[in-house]
Amino acid sequence: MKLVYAIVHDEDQNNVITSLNENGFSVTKLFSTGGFLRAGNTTIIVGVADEKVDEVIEIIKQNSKSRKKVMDTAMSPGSGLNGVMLSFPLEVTVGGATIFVLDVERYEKI
Ligand code: 2BA
Repeated sequence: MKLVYAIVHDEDQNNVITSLNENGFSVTKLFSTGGFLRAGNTTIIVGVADEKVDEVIEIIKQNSKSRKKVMDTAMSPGSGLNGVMLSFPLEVTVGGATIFVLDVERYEKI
């Protein structure tokens, strides 16, 4: 058995979860925050048989879009020119999805 951790954009989470459920996969949704942009995203956890992992990843892939985000990067006052605050936009591409697949040592439903 595997545990699939997928970090998806908040705007995609509804379609990803609906599609996983429609295809018979149970899902847990966690509200998470990206450490770089400090913006909300969604972490989806799916416990699944080894042979179903590719199907889960394909569903996530089909429902996750990549997006450009512009982050306003400000230099701290001390590091600016003569104490002047400098700010510049930094464009990053977020997603489709970041996926981790972990081995499950033991699974029990009580
Ligand atoms: P964030 O950490 O907010 O990162 C958002 C996007 O910013 C990333 O998109 C990437 O394009 C860019 N980025 C992240 N760290 C960067 C850095 N040090 N320098 C320059 N650009 C950087 P994605 O790679 O698609 O990641 C989307 C979200 O997935 C991340 O949000 C984070 O929450 C999660 N994630 C990505 N890689 C991860 C990893 N190796 N471990 C844990 N979480 C991860």
